[in-house]
Amino acid sequence: ILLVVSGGCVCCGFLLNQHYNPAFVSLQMMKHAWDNYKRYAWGLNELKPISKQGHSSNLFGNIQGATIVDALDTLYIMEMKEEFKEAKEWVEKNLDFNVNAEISVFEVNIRFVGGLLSAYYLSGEEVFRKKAVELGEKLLPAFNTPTGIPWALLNIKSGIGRNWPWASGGSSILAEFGTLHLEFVHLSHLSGNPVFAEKVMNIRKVLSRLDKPEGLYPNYLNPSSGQWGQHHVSIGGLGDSFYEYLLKAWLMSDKTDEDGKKMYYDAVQAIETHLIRKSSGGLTYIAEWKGGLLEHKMGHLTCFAGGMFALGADGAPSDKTGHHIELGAEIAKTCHESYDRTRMKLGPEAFRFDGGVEAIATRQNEKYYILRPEVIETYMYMWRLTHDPKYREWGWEAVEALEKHCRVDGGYSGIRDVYNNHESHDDVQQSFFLSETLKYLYLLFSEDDLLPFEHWVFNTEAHPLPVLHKDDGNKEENQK
Ligand code: DMJ
Repeated sequence: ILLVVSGGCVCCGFLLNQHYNPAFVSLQMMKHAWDNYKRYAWGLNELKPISKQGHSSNLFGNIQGATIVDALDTLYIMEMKEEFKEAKEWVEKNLDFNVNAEISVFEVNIRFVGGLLSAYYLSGEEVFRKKAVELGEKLLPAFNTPTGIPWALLNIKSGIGRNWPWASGGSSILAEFGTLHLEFVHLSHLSGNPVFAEKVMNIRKVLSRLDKPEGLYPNYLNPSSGQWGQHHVSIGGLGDSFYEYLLKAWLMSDKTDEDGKKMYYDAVQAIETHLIRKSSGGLTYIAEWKGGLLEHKMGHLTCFAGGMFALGADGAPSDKTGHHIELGAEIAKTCHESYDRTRMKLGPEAFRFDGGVEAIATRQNEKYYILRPEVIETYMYMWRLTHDPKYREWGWEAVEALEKHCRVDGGYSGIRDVYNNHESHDDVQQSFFLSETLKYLYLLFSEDDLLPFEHWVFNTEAHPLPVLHKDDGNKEENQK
């Protein structure tokens, strides 16, 4: 497809041509992000694009190479063959899990296990399957709790786990233990070892037995007592991908996982009743719920829900299909407004609907943008499911803003205040910029038969996993 440049100054050369192919532009962005990572931070977790050196995050302990593993499938999909080859060689020679490291089980699962699984399914290269299973085995001690609800943090050498010290009443976090399902089902499928799937099915069982306040799932659950912590509910941070994985577990099971399906549609019903509101200006938003009281704030993270509602429309009762698509469209519009109402046309971390504002961040510590994908993710789902051209136009607006404000010589950086006239860069190129933001942009501007939804489900870090059909069997059976 070709778009015509809307005018205005855009800093990078290929945007200056009068006609351009947006998928090609996304690929060039990936090349800039990757080349700079390779040049300044190769083998380290992430890149600091201003100071041009490596960035390490304590989420991965001293496991290294987060950007490489997170980017593998994007490189493959964009047909960046040389880069994929060098990434694969790095994985073969250097990706090492025999380290004394305390890691976030959730982050390592979605980025490393998810990245390796997708790389395996796309390329068929055995090394990725082996590494994914090896890492999955390292994560298993996290489930050694009285309920089997895993710890948030795990030392992968000693096998000792614990929870975040800030979490209510020593609880595990819903979005963390609820976002293992897709990867662990695939680990069992590929290893022939049922233990992975058993662990995540047990999480389901524990959750379905519990009483839910107003049908909602609080963000905190104590892994020892099996009781909820504070009754805080969010479809953004701390809750988000739990809901996403209920729907996607059903889709990934070729629509046979009826429990996942029921839990998803019941949860959406409760979310609609208790959390979704319309502003006086007509913007639909998803508030946060604290023990029955609403905080009229929506996180950037929550914007993924537009895509989720639209993706789930198909399985909703037939009289509700259109309604779920409409809900997705309304959330997409609100999130687009949150971008459009800033000076840089990039969305803040959180925006509010109170004190006379709508879709605007009012607190200084909520005005940053860290290259997050959720809004573009929702545009991609909405485009595929409706083909309304406005989603591609909105995606292009995001490309222009990223190029203008986030692109620097040494890669792409987050921004400290999107309402400011001048960029103050945070100096981090997040690994999810390569795995998610750029991949979703590329898919938004590509044909629908690239990773079609009938065959692929994206994990929460945008790593595609194939739908498992009943007659697929597991790896072991296939080898017999
Ligand atoms: C990613 O790691 C995943 O999308 C996760 O579900 C939420 N946060 C980041 C991106 O914003």
